[in-house]
Amino acid sequence: MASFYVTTPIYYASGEPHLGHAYTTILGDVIARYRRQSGDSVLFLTGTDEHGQKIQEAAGVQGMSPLELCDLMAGRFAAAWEELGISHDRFIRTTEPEHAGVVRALLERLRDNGHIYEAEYAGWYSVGQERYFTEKEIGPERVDPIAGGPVQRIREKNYFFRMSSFQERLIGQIEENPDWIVPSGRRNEVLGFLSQPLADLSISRPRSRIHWGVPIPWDRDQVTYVWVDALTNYVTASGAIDPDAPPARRGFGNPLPEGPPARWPADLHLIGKDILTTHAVYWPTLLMGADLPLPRRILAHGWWVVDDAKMSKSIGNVVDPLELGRIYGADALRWYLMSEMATGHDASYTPERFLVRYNQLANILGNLAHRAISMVIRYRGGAVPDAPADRLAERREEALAGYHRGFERHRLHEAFGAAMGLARDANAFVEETEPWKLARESGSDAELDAVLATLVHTLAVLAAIFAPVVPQRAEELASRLGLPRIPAFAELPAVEVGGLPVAAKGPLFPRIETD
Ligand code: ME8
Repeated sequence: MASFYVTTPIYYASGEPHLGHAYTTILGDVIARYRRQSGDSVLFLTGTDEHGQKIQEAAGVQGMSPLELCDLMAGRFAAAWEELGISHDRFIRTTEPEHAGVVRALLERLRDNGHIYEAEYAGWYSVGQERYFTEKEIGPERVDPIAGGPVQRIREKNYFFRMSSFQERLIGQIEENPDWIVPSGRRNEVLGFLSQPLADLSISRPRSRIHWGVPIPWDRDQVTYVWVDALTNYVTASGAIDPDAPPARRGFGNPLPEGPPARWPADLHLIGKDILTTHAVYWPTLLMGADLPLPRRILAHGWWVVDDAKMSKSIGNVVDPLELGRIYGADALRWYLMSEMATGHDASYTPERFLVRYNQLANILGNLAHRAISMVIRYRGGAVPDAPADRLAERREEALAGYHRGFERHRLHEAFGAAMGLARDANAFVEETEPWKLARESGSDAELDAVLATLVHTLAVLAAIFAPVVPQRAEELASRLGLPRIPAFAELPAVEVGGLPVAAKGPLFPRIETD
């Protein structure tokens, strides 16, 4: 059994979950479910980012302690993921004591390796992004280049990580591994960034200014820079580092020492393009400095925009995923997000497109299920005939190949396009074969049996390939077909449908009335 470790960003515990957060988390969930159905042992991680200036200030504004705010918001994120059918194996919070231990162990390792020094720093800081930006990046307007928020001039003593000394190694890593950062546009963006000399990274803040963080182990007057703290969550959750062990046995060094089965390195970090530099430059160089293996892939997706602007709390154009989920069902929202966004590109949220996507589910997949099940009941008393189901065999193979190719290439919209294409062709097959005529003709019994068995077999395949994206409805479909469970991908070619007891209920995707 192969092992697969996939992560989402950990979201700031300062704001409510919105459609953008839901997108990355659903993307992670769909990939995790796909891998489980492929037979892999999956670790799917999400969580909340709970330290730093942003949280400290947000808590102050709301008259709460930082931890009170984090407890509240971590609960909101966890509840949102429950509602949206997210199957994460672990929800990490960076305020967990175990995590602080791993952050300290990582910092000590970097220091022991000679990669840390102390210096006075002056620069432009964006609390919104929790990052310094250069004079050139903030431009004459002096705003953060990602969200256009304010920046502040800061001069203080910090500890620095010698990030600059890893520039050549990082460029080599990207050049030798064309699929390390996908899609390729994002890879080029990072290479472009690395064509300029790389600066060192400030990894601490004076406690007098920011108290809400992990203290630097050798200097209690400084706390760890929140991005160093946050990125380390991926290693904490992997179980690869034991902060309580003596230094030589903590788990640094490549290859990892014997011990409990650790999941590091991650197979896939999912992120939005707003946090590409932190994940594709800060994180890998920190790992190099600590002698830890690099993640196997970084997938940076685009933004959901509303009227051409990135969805954000400060602009006030945030779409609430939970409201959509409550009206149309979590599965409808999941389908919309996965089928509508070409992975890597921006997509525009509109209620009209949401409806178009919903109607695909209702009119193509739902309609096919309804027709096939009703006919098995009407013509064969509800038991699927034991007959060859091979009429659409080639079409099914072709769709499955397109589906798996879509996942391999991280183009999920193509994978689900292939899935919907199969449902569409199965509907066309009903039109062509006209089972209602076969039922009236004498001598067409065997032909009708084969048509019905073919339809049910195809629906079993559809239940399996739609399951990662619409898990609830796919379960329901499998149960209406009389299947004991959703088949694993490997079982699909040989699913036995003869004799299955089908059941009719209301529409799989009820029609939505709209004005
Ligand atoms: O950046 N469209 O947290 P965050 C698509 N805590 N995705 C979007 C989006 C949009 N409009 N808006 C947000 C942080 N996202 C850090 C991460 S990780 C070690 C620390 C998604 O709460 C997207 O995945 O600002 C983006 O990268 C993430 O939310 C940022 O969430």
